[in-house]
This record gives sequence, structure tokens and C-alpha cells, in this order.
Amino acid sequence: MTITKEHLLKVYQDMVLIRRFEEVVEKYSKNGTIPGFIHLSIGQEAAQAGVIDTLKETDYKFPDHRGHGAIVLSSRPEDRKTIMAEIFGKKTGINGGRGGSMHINDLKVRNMGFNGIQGSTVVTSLGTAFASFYNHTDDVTVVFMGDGTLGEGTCHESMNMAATWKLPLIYVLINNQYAISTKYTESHPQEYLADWAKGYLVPSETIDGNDIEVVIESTQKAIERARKGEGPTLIEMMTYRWQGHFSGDPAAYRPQGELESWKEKCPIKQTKSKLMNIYGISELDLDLIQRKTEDEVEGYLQFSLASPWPSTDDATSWVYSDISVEGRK
Ligand SMILES: Cc1ncc(C[n+]2csc(CCOP(=O)(O)OP(=O)(O)O)c2C)c(N)n1
Ligand SMILES: [Mg+2]
Repeated sequence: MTITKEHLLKVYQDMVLIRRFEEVVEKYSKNGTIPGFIHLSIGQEAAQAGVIDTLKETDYKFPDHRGHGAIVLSSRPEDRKTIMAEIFGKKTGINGGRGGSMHINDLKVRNMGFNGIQGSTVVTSLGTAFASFYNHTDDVTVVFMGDGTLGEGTCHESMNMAATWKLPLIYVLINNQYAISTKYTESHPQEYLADWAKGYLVPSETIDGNDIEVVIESTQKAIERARKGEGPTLIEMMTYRWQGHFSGDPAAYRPQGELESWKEKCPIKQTKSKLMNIYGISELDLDLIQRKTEDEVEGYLQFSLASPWPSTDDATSWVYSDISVEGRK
């Protein structure tokens, strides 16, 4: 498949944005400014950008714990600084600083959020997929999950139901080789995890998750099936996370040379070379995109750093224990 030059440039820019965003988050996580556990998606940009690029705003998105990229690209440009502020735990964050890295939702664009429990959204995403079916809308649901998450029992329950009811649900299985320190070949019997879906008669394929054109093509096919009422699809996207499981994990479990060989397959580098060699775009123009993106993300950073922390006064707002709602003194 070939996408247009303009389209490839747009998704290139999306990937550069994710990379820069994550680099900044990594820096401020490692220096202790960002609280909590951070899972970075550097190296996996094509899988996130390619999938989000094919969706419309009213399609439901369930990002996973390594989801900053998909979350930022799903959000409206004017909200992106509040996504970073959320990761910083600030009051101006999109969820008031209460969610942090792993619990960011943005319901305007139907980013339904994550909750820290692997395999949970594989089930809750059935609900939005069912809503589209029940309300006769053409909105699809995309749920991101990892190779390790596929081992959760909830994945069986979800796929059984989605397949039986032919729900418009797309399972984006990001196979980044590891679940914490366990290589996927040590926790699953299949050579291709996509084969796992065969037991439920769900169409599936394993694709190069670092080639954004391949990601877009495969996701478009799955979306088309889902919108036509033909049911779920599972796409296994082969990729690699350059960092350890969390920011700060030295990833000593990786064999020597593995990271370097995947860096050769960097999705941004591959796309850059296509843009230059096939579409004749100059390196200067691509550098300009890089610089503009860096400035943009610097704006999100300054906003986040300058923002106040949430106050303790409203700590019980929006939670079930809000005593004023329950009427207890
Ligand atoms: C039910 C449950 N079990 C264990 C964990 C701890 N945990 C967090 S991430 C993770 C690994 C997930 O691996 P994978 O699905 O491959 O995603 P990746 O981290 O590689 O993106 C585990 C075991 C959890 N959050 N929830
Ligand atoms: Mg994984």
C-alpha cells in the first residue's frame, strides 16, 4: 500500500511528537519531578500513531499503561499541554492531576482511560463496542493491549463475546517482545500471538508494527470490517520498547545487541528515509518539523512546570467517599 506524501508527512509528524513527548517525560521522571511509575513507548510510535490516525473522534479508544502516544494523538491539539500536566500530577492536568500517567482519560475524544489492571480494558471495551451495536452507530472501539496481557483470562472472555455478537472491536496487540522481563516466547506457545484468535474464529494477522504504512493499512481493514458489522479483529503489531519496562529499569534481561538491532528498525528513521528517497522531501524540511515539534513540546513542559499542584481541599471531590454527596457529616 502507498499512502500519499501528505498523509505520510502527517503521520511522520505524529511520530516525532510522541518521541519528543516521551523524551521529555523520561527526563523529568528520572530527575524526580514526575511522581510515580512511568512506562515509555519510545520505539513503538508507528503502532500508536498509525492506529490513531485511522480513527475518528467518536470512535472509542482504550489506551494501555504504555499509552502516552495514543493519548496525546487522540486529544485535541489545544488539550495536549494538559495531558503532559496530568502526567506531572498538576491541577491543570486533563484529569485535575488525579490520574497521572496511567489513568488519563479524555471523554471528549472518547479516550476511555486505563486503570492499572492488565486485561481489564479488554473487557470494559466490550461495553462501548456493544453500545455502538445497540445504538446503530458506526463507531468502533479500539483496545490496546500488550503481549503479556494476552495471558489474562479476561482476553478469552472478551473475545468469545465480541466474536459471538460480532461487535465492532479491534484488539491492537502491541508485541514489544517483553512483559516486564519475560520474553513473549517464554509465556505463550504460539509462534505468532495473532494465531491465538483463531480459537474464536476472529480474523487476525501479525504485522510489522514499525512500518506505519503497514499499520495504517491493517487497521483500516479491521475498521472497515467492524463498521460493516462483521465483528472483531486482532492485529499483532511487532515492535520493541527501547527503554526498560518502566523509566529507570536497566533492562538487564535483554540479550546484548537486541536493542541496537531494533534501533536499526526505528519507525521514525524508516519513515524519514521513505520521505526523502521516495517523495523527495529534503532533510532540511524534516529538520524543521523536528524543531517545530520540540518547541511545541517545550510549551507543554513549561505549562506543566509552572502549574500548581492540586490542593488538598478538594481531595474528596469526584470520589465515592465524598461525604457531602452521601449526606454524612
Ligand atoms: C492483572 C495485573 N497483573 C499484573 C500487573 C503488573 N504489570 C504491569 S505491566 C505488566 C506487563 C505487561 O506486559 P505487556 O502486556 O506485554 O505490556 P508492555 O508492558 O510490554 O507494554 C505487568 C505484569 C498488572 N498491572 N495487572
Ligand atoms: Mg509487552
